Amino acid sequence: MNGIYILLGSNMGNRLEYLREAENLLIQQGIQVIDESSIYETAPWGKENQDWFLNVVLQIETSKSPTELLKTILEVEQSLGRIRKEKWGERCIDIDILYYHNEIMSTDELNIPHPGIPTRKFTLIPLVEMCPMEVHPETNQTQMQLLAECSDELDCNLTEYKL
Ligand code: PH2
Ligand code: MG
Ligand code: MG
Repeated sequence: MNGIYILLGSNMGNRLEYLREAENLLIQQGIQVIDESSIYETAPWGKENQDWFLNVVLQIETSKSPTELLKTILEVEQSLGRIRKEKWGERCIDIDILYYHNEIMSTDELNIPHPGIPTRKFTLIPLVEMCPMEVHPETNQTQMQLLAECSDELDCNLTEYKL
């Protein structure tokens, strides 16, 4: 995997504005956005009785380490008023590090690559749009192969929204 990829998601309030604000705040923190996927409207994964999400993947560049990047992300989430309630529950903004080049790490606070990638179409579909042939550093599969083998059947619909 070449590049740093993050996933933004929102399923509360003005979802599109939350995604836009999150991107702006990340840029203000010195993170460069190199590429962005389309915005998808996606059925809630993991806990079904909640509103649909908007999801988008950004390719970014930064001199921050994974841990420093996580710290910045948590600050951005907090400044947008995220309150953590339950696992997989509704959230106004969630920002997850998907890939950090070929880095593999597993600590209490951070797992890279994100362990949910192979099982979530709302993550794989935008990744396939951006970097279909990039290889997952643990499974050695391309994003396309991961999507082809993914058994998630929840809807992930392309939208016309723009960040
Ligand atoms: N995030 C989750 C749990 N479920 N479902 C969708 N569709 N999109 C998400 O971003 C999402 C989710 C946990 O962070
Ligand atoms: Mg998440
Ligand atoms: Mg998260």
